[in-house]
Amino acid sequence: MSDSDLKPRLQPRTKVEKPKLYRVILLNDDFTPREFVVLVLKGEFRLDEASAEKVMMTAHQKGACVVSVYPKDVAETKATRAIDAAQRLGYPLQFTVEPEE
Ligand code: NFA
Repeated sequence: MSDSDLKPRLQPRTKVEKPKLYRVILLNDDFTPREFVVLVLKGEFRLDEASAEKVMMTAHQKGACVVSVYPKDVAETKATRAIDAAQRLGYPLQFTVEPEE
């Protein structure tokens, strides 16, 4: 028998929700240079060289690839910053953000 069965709870249990996570997804296009995609994945999403290459090539071959998951505001900020960096160089690179599950 556990303690909680004997000891009455005086305060209501504090409800702690774990933050929902959102996937950032890299979308393929025909124009953004591969090296630039890898640079963005390393710089904005902090992927190492091998992971960045792998994510870039998966998107290149399959059309899209999950980069990583983050709380909503972080996912949206990173996706926006990455899209803006590409746009400044005239590249059509796109990321989308979607809830996990
Ligand atoms: N398909 C692009 C090219 O061949 C590279 C790319 C990969 C772009 C992944 C966007 C996402 N230059």
